[in-house]
Amino acid sequence: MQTISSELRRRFDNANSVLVLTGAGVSAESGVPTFRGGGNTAVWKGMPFNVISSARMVGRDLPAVWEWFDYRRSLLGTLAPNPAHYEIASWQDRFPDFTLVTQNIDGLHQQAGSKNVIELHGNIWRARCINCHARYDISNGDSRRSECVSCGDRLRPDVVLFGEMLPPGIFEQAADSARDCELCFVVGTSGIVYPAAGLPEIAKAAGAYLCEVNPERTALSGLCHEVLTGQAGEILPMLGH
Ligand code: BV8
Repeated sequence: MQTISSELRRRFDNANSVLVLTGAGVSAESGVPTFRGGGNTAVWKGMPFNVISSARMVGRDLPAVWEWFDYRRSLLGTLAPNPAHYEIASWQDRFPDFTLVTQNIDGLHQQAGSKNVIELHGNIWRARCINCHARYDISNGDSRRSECVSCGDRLRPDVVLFGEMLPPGIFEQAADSARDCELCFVVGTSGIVYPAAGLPEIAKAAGAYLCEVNPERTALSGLCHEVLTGQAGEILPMLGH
């Protein structure tokens, strides 16, 4: 069973500013399929996910992109946060300066009570107009609208697709918090997708103590001062209690 080092325990119990970066792995125990893991890459109708989830695909076949995200919304609609989400949510009241940055679009952190979540890659429960960028909440399960009320143009998922820039200012906001944190947790991410995977490097360069939580080695393990090998839903509660 993984143990928490006295070094990490001391830093955790005395930290003021903490940043947590999460990926698909933090939602795995809720039943959300990860993109990689076990050596496989998620595939949809024969297309690797970073093809169907790409800017080019929106231009080429928007209905196919919607089908992919409609399928994921239907799956997510049946799932709930797990102990990892709830533990992380409790940290916002524990540390004077706490920042949660996620690559996940599933909204499970917010469902667990996390506030001010920095969503680097958008949110699956929102749509936005391709033309005027008006945003729409599509979490009420009814049939999703397809046209924009104000300009009539088509809607697309309000997520960041491969080859697309992150929403203006979002990465800078996360990078600022990474530069100020004393303790940075990297939870459930393979650390392959940029610029998200660059955040722990920014934190470390600014003197933060890096701790990874993941059942497998990742592209970021070598960068971390401490690696806790296991499931986030089992390991994170060990820290808080
Ligand atoms: C951009 C939304 C400017 C959509 C997503 C630098 C170098 C190389 C390439 C690039 C680079 N800079 C930019 C690029 C291109 C690209 C990129 O990074 N490509 C990768 C594939 C190499 N980046 C972009 O396109 C970004 N935009 O850079 O714009 C630009 C523009 C044009 C050209 C150049 C630059 C936009 C990236 C965002 C794309 N959208 N999501 C959707 O969801 O469909 S990315 C999506 O994939 C997720 O959001 C996440 O970011 C990523 C998946 O990674 P993870 O979340 O880490 O999940 P994964 O399955 O990989 O790993 C899960 C981990 O959990 C595993 O380690 C596993 O062991 C662990 N785990 C499993 N169970 C548990 C667990 N851990 C803990 N507990 C458990 N129980």
